[in-house]
Amino acid sequence: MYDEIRKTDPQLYKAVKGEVLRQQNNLELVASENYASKAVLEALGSVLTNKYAEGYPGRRYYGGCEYVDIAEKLAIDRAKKLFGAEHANVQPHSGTQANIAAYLALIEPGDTVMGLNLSHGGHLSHGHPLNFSGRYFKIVTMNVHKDTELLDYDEAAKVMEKERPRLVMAGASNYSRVWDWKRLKKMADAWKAYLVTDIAHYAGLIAAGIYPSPVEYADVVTTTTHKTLRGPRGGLILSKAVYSKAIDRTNFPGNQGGPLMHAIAAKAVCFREALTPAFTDYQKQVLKNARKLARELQARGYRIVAGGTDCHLMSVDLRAKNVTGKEAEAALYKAGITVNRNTIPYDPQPPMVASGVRIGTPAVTTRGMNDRDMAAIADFFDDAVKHKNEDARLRGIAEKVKGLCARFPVYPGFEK
Ligand code: DSN
Repeated sequence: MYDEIRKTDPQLYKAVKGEVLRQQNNLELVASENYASKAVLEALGSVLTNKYAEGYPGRRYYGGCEYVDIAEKLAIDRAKKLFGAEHANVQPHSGTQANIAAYLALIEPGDTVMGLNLSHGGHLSHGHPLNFSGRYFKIVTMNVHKDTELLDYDEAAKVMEKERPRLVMAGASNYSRVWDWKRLKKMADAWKAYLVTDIAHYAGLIAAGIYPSPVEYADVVTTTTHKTLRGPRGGLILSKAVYSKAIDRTNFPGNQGGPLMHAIAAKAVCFREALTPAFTDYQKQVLKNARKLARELQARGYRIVAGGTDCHLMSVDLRAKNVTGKEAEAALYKAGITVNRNTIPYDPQPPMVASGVRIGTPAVTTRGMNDRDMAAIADFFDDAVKHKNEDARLRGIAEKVKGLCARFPVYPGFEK
């Protein structure tokens, strides 16, 4: 695999090959990562990368777009069908680009936006001082309740009454429970605010019908396509028909230039895959695995934020083990397990240290692991955290992890 790169660019080949082996030999528990299918990778590596196609199907600023038009129309039609949406824009390069387009389609710089507190599970593009969101809009936050760690809708309603945001940005990067989209829509309507929902994390589960969909309620829905949806790295915007023109305009020419046609083709592949019964079965297993892993970790003395999970991810509070998120992330990686440190709600530690790690099951489930394997993963996790400073022990765990991973090949043949 990757023969041309090997011949022409040995330095880069080393990196690509290393990453192939890392993906095969490590347990990928980063909740936002997954393994795209070979068909998705093929589309990403296709000649569509050569084509400029500024504009939209049938309305391009370049000649020769008849084939990329087919790809983009397929992606649009499939996305609409998959989520039951009135309009889809498949061009955003990323989730953040999708969010920029959504904001600019609905409100003006200087307006107030309410988003989930970043340290309670929100996302940079939902309102951070260093991000465009915090620089161009006044941000007010929703928070989770200190005791339940569930979104505090009553407090959010009070914030809305006081601050009158013009847009509510719902959705999260690290919130394991169900969002009450209907309630948020009612709250937004009460103050004539727009409701945008960023479902980047939940998209695959929503497509499979095992997590509530906001499409009926939200004015605009944004997502990435590479997390639970298991497609290429990229973004997607869904909206009510009434916003279709505004969304298309703010994405291009408002926010982006030439679309990445190879990525759009790969999104078409991903949406087709997500429309199959096999994808629904996959998402059911993702959820089953996440719940099993949460229970297994709880049985080993770890606290799971909000008491468990309704989706693919969870936040593990490490304070009872006297370990920080930073320390755990490093030890786990030495043991062949990839996670990211994350603040827990009302975390006494700064984000670079954090008291927790966020973990998720999309990637391990794609490679075929099921609930029975979650107990083994919890054992490896616990062993690594308990012996975080013992490199020989961590290397021993990594060998066992590699053995488990060998039973579940990710891309057979790629390592050759
Ligand atoms: N960075 C992504 C995540 O890990 O959840 C969100 O964009």
